[in-house]
Amino acid sequence: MYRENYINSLRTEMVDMVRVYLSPVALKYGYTDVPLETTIKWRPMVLILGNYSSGKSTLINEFLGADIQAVGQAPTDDSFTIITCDEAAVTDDPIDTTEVRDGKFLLNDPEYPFEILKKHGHRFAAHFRLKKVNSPFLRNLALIDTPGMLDSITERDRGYNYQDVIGDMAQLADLVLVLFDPHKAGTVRESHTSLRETISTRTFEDRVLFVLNRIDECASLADLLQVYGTLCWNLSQITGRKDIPTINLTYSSRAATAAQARDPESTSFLYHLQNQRKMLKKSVLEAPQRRLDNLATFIETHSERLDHFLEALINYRVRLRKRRFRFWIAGTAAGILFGGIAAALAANSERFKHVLEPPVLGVGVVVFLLAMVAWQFLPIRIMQRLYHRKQMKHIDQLIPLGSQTRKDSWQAVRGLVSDYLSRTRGHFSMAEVKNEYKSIHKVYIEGTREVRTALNEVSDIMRNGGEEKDSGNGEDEQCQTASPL
Ligand SMILES: Nc1nc2c(ncn2[C@@H]2O[C@H](COP(=O)(O)OP(=O)(O)O)[C@@H](O)[C@H]2O)c(=O)[nH]1
Ligand SMILES: [Mg+2]
Repeated sequence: MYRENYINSLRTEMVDMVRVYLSPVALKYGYTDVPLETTIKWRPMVLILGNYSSGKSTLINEFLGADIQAVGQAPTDDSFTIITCDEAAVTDDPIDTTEVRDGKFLLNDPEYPFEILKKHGHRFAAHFRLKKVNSPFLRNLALIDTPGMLDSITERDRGYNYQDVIGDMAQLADLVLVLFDPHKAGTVRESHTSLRETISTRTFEDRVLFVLNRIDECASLADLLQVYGTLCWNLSQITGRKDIPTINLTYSSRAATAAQARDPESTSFLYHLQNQRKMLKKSVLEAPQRRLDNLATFIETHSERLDHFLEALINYRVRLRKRRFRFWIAGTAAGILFGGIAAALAANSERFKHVLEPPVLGVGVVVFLLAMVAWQFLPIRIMQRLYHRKQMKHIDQLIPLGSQTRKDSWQAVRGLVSDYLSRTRGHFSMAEVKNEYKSIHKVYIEGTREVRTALNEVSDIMRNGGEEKDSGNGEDEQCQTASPL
């Protein structure tokens, strides 16, 4: 319980860090349209993807300990279902769905992080819902069941872009399970493409878990190896990598009884793979720790990008100021020269000698001042315009881009910098930008370091608490309260 509380309070602190420091700046400069914390404020989530009838809903029912989701060989369920804990669940009640909320409600409720899915339209909203279930499994996480991937012709009939929805959901999720079954071990390209586009390469391997499900349907060990080989080959074709990702080989013992009963001899290999289901369950239950990691990455990524954004604005103005200063010196020198020439001419002029007694210095000063005013109105303005044009043309030179990480995060904000400078033409409050930069830089340097230290502590607690009875398994507890968020 102690580590659960620790994890939850750490999560709250990290979300607060985003809400207080990063979001106001991000919103002000159009880095984001909704507050940054919108997608991370809710509980940890596990997204379950796969072909239809790859066993997604069966797996979920097994986790929950009750038949909550409809299962069947045909494409039974064409909805995205968020399955979360009913906080008001009565302890001794049998596990069941206690409440269902429809998509329209969910997409507009600020308690939930699904606002970003609104853009997928009414047809999607009609296929989106939330179920509250009093299962202890859901105490610290939510599951997302998805309609299976179908062939591309049927995709068009959905009325919303399935791939885009998957991409957005993957961004919300802390763990993505991609299920295959032995019959369709090769049809993953589309889902993989949208996952690749939305999950950064840095976190992809940690966040996506491939699962070969229904392995009881392989006629023998040789058959399983054949299927496994096909899947690996397909995955390496898609990922373009030679190393094979970890693939969890599993099956539902409840659904498998028929096959096993048919031929217990040839399916004896299943005996050696029984721990795989447990490992899968353990990975899912680790979603809250994964959330902490993902939050840390989230803070690092966005604070770094905002830091670069503000650094670029400051550099723009600092360089302009330097240039203006040099220009002023040149202007002053020119003014003095003109004033001096005027005074010299006045001193030598016969006419002046009579009319003004002795205004020579005055003439010099007047000419000097006139030269300075003229300088201010024309050459300096031209210089500023040229400077602006040059900076816009060489926008990548606004900040040093020594490392690849800097280059990557600069790429994410360079368009924003360019837009902002074009719009304001460099006229913004330097004091405000400097203050914002100070606080963002603090998060970027100190905040992220503190977060990583706290995460190491969590890892230590998890390691040392290995023997402690893991309440996360929660088989014998009803769900009580959700996280404080
Ligand atoms: N033999 C066997 N059948 C399974 C397994 N998992 C699911 N099924 C069956 O496959 C069918 C489709 O399962 P379902 O969970 O609805 O798949 P979904 O479309 O991915 O949600 C159902 O009839 C299940 O009983 C498994 O591991 N082994
Ligand atoms: Mg299903």
